[in-house]
Amino acid sequence: MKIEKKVFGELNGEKVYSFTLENRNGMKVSCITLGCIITDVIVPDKNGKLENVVLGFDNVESYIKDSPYFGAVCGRVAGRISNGQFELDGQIYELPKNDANNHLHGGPEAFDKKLWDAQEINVIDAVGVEFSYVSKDGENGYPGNLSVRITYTLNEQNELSITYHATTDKKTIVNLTNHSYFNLSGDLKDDILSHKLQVKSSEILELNANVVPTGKFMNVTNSPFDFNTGKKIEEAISSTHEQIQLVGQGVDHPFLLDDHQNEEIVLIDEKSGRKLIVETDQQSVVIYTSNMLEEPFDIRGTKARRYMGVCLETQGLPDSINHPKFSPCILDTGEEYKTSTTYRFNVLK
Ligand code: G6D
Repeated sequence: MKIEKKVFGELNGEKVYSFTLENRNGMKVSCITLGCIITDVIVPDKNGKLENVVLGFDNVESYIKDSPYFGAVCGRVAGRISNGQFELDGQIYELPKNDANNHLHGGPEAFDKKLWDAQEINVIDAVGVEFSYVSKDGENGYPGNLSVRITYTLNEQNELSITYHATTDKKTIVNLTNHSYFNLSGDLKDDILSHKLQVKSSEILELNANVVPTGKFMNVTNSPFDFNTGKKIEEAISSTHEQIQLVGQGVDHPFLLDDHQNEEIVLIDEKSGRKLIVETDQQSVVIYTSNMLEEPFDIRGTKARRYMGVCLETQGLPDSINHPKFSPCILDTGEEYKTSTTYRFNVLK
């Protein structure tokens, strides 16, 4: 196992460092201290060819100017908080509205745009990085000084594990995720429409025109959101279902997971033979098929276009603080926010 630290670039006069984790199979995971961004995940295809399977950039400027959260940690609260406000113990908190009338992914200059401290991890069967950051009381409108630690580790079984940990000195809300865009074709040779997706989920959250939950749980049976037996992403996206059309002819929905630590999310690209298995202790996964990725920039030489990547953002239910029926994302003093997700890369037999 190897770990290599380099200077990736600079932000406001401060160095941004990259860490590249490598195992004996040749798998590499690179991440940077800006936003704990995962810039590269290099894995073999069925012929052993090593290629990148995540969307990303090779410089800080592109991440600041262009990135729709490529590889980044989102927080304090991932997803949208409707109307940019919530109530906690009778107090109303107003958050910056950085997505129409909503607050998205922690607001502007949120965790994805912060410089995190980093410590290398080197244990017997894994290497990794522990990122840490203290979000000050009132940052982006949230109460409490929130101390966050996020650890990425790579082992010899081609598993990238992410553990999220937070504590607070005042009751607050927190819901963290990683916003990597996966494309198993390798080096963006193709889009993700022919990728096969399987998700053990019988319900999604219905969204409204502002892409926030209505509060209704929608059974997926006989709908394009039924991925329980596995199907190509294009099969769902081509549907005329109003929820598919509502989010820009794609998927952008929270899926409630019916199973955990048991191959509950599987993504396959038959052409390359690559297979990604995601296992988590989180209640849900927001699946986003990059329907909005119609940006005037290149991604490592490939023009950005919709359906170039699929996000598997394991997390608590979005906007839960504004929906009493949802499990809350409240963290009180003396409590510990702790969750983990593993991304295991294989090739088809
Ligand atoms: C769009 O609605 C989607 C979000 O889910 C996604 O996280 C963002 O683009 C990058 O706003």
